Amino acid sequence: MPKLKLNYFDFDGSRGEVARLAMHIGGVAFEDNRIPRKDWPSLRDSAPFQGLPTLEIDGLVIAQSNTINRYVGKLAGLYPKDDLQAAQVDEVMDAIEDITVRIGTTMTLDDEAKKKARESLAGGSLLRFLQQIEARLKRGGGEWFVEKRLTVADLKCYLWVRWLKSGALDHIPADIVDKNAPLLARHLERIKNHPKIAAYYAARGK
Ligand SMILES: N[C@@H](CCC(=O)N[C@@H](CS)C(=O)NCC(=O)O)C(=O)O
Repeated sequence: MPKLKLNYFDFDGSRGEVARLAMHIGGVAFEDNRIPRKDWPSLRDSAPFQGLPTLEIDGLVIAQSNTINRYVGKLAGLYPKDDLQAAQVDEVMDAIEDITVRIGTTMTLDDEAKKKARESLAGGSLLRFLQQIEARLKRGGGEWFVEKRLTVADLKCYLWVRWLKSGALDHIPADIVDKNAPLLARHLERIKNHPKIAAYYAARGK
């Protein structure tokens, strides 16, 4: 097994958390390097694409969260071997990345512009992404995206839905998932109650 070091912010969510959960579930040993926000400005230019997470694999630095998710997913047994199943996992992860970027562009807007942009997302592309991702869960049987088992797509979706439902996004109704994608709301509970995930957050005091 290679020596792994995951570099991400000291925060239990978003892009770097998928790999943490996957490695924890799969029993893959890694160094969890949690970077305090205050240190980021001085470290930003040392990251290949000026963003986190990065994964050091025997010293080789790999960036891009979904690339990292696939790599650790394979080590953890949470990524399909079959190409068609793998493509469906990739599609879900890339779609979530896409809509996350769209939501991310609203973060720095002033409140009036943020309200307008987020209301437009909530009635437009966010709604569509929720419906399309729910349709993919349904296609997989309603509980898991593929292979009737947990993969990194489920972990990425869980963290995204948790964020949407948290109420942290002003002007995006916290019940948008419950109202428009009830299978995804149930999927969140399924992943949250996975014994290893529940134990992981309990140990972290979350
Ligand atoms: N496409 C990249 C985006 C990386 C990214 O923007 N990460 C955020 C944290 S989730 C970040 O580093 N933000 C700080 C910054 O951009 O300065 C990926 O998927 O890893």
